[in-house]
Amino acid sequence: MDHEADAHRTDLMTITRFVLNEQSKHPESRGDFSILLSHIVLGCKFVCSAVNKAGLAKLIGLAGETNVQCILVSEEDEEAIFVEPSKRGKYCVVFDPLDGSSNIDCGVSIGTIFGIYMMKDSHEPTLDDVLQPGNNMLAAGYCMYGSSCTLVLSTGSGVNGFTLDPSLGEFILTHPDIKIPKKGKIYSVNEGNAKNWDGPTAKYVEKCKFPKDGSSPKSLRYIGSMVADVHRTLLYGGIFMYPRDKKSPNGKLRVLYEVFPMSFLMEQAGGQSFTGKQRALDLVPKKIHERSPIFLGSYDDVEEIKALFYAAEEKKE
Ligand code: AFP
Repeated sequence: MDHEADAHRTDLMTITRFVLNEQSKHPESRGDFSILLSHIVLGCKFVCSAVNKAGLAKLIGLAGETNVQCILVSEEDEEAIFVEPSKRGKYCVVFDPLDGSSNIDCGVSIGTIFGIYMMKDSHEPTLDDVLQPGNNMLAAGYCMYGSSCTLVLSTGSGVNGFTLDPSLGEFILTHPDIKIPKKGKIYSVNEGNAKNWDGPTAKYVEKCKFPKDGSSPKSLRYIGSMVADVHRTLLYGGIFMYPRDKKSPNGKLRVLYEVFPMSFLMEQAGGQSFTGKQRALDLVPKKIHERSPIFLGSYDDVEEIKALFYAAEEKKE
């Protein structure tokens, strides 16, 4: 990014312009959705500038001030936050304000993950308005705080990546229409849990390391920060997995604000996302902090592990 030249350019596609362009495709829209997105973007800028300090609190505070949403579910709060009636709108926001936080002190990339639902209908909001299948999600994204601050967003018509230009204080479109490669050369999983894995997962990782079809072994890349691992997977291809194991029979990652947003983005980019039993977005969570195993990434790579799980299922029958 040539900051000098950019400073004089006026045709830059900022995320604000991008969202307003998207809004113009919906003449019926009142702009509430764009307001909500702009507040989430502002929140991410706060966190980006204050990741090690007050950023977290601001994100939650900000989210409560916009009169466009009614329920917030945050990884940081045990209970859902119901916005007071006078400030209530029609959207539900699920988010992990600082994913990968155990990596902060060693400077590894961390991120904010978010997903947006519409209330089921205009009644007194209840948890049912957020315990919706991932298919009902209207938009999802993440903001990665690393060597650069990158926000990846989908509002249901493709995936676009924006990089924060600190000199402008604006997110600029740098990765238009992201499409994940159909097949990748990387697998990403915490192999420290290998001894507790189920059969299909162990078999798949074995295939990645020792392919019998003459193809080259895949490389292992695992950061331990989902936003960073998924961002690499989206751009380079391959597969990211957090399988179930004997210690965590439902895996570790949370359905509403980790599995669903990342699965929504992956499918919008041409990849897929699987739980070991079903398409991840078909899940209907029963609790706001519910966990699920997850295998997401390049279409062909996820197809391979689906085949192993289905074969294991058939053997059981
Ligand atoms: P933290 O937010 O506690 O750092 O957890 C990060 C995370 O939720 C996700 O970002 C990683 O993919 C996953 O957990 C890493 O888990 P393991 O440390 O068990 O591999």
